[in-house]
Amino acid sequence: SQPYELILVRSEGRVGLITLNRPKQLNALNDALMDELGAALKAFDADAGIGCIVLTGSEKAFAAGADIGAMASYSFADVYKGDYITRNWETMRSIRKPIIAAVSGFALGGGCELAMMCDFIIAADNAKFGQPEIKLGIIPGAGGTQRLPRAVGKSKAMDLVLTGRMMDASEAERAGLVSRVVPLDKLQDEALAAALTIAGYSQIAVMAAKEAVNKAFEGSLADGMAFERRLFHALFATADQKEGMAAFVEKRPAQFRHQ
Ligand code: CO8
Repeated sequence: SQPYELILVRSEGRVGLITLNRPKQLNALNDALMDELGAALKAFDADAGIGCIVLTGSEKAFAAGADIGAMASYSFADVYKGDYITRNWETMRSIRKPIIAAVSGFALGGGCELAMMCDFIIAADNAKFGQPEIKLGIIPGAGGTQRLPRAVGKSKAMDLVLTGRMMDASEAERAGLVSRVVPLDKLQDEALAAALTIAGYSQIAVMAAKEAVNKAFEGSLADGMAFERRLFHALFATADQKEGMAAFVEKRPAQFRHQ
């Protein structure tokens, strides 16, 4: 039996799969859903049998944003104190294993931000991305004004954030927001295959790679380069590095033991 009501959780091999499951509300993100998502992510992160996580929604919507009905009556004091909306969005940042967003349909507002908080986005050809908060008299609140410019550049980010228009999958791919676009009926298979590939590598190297790439977004180039160099050197202390390089030299598949 599932411990969750608003998400579905299962695993396949070393991959943990989380499906947002409020279909009637187009997966609008309320506090209860974000609590469940955080708990499921933490559980997979702590599970030695899991090497990579896939986060997905329905065909029609990855997530159409924060739950507008729930937010409508909040005051400044409610949201500033952090009892609502903001309290459970930071969990995602603490997850050290890679998270792939498999996006079909709408990824709007908080839904687009949630996808951008993942490590990369694979989009179905029906995906639509946008930050329509401006239409509601607010601005993005979970990193949209920060991650979107880093992903697509200032001009397109300003266009999207200020007009509230949506961008389709091919525009998102051209702009660099998504890593690949695949036919809708191939999305789940493609995301799972990518996740299984990642989960087959050394868990230590994978976590170090994620940490180092994230540094590129969070600090200066010089700090990022120094950080990358330290981690790069440190990986020579792992058994998986010895195995990975020996396997290449010996022309055989590597058997990583994640140590
Ligand atoms: N919140 C609540 N309910 C929603 C939301 C939402 N964001 N989006 C859709 N729904 C509901 C609709 O109300 C509707 O419910 P019902 O059937 O009971 O009337 C159902 O889902 C289906 O929606 P539609 O009938 O509207 O479906 P359409 O196919 O006609 O349209 C759209 C789909 C274009 C996606 C449309 O639903 C829409 O524009 N939705 C709102 C999108 C939006 O504005 N998102 C941004 C919300 S604000 C936000 O995300 C701020 C994030 C801040 C995060 C802060 C964290 C720290």
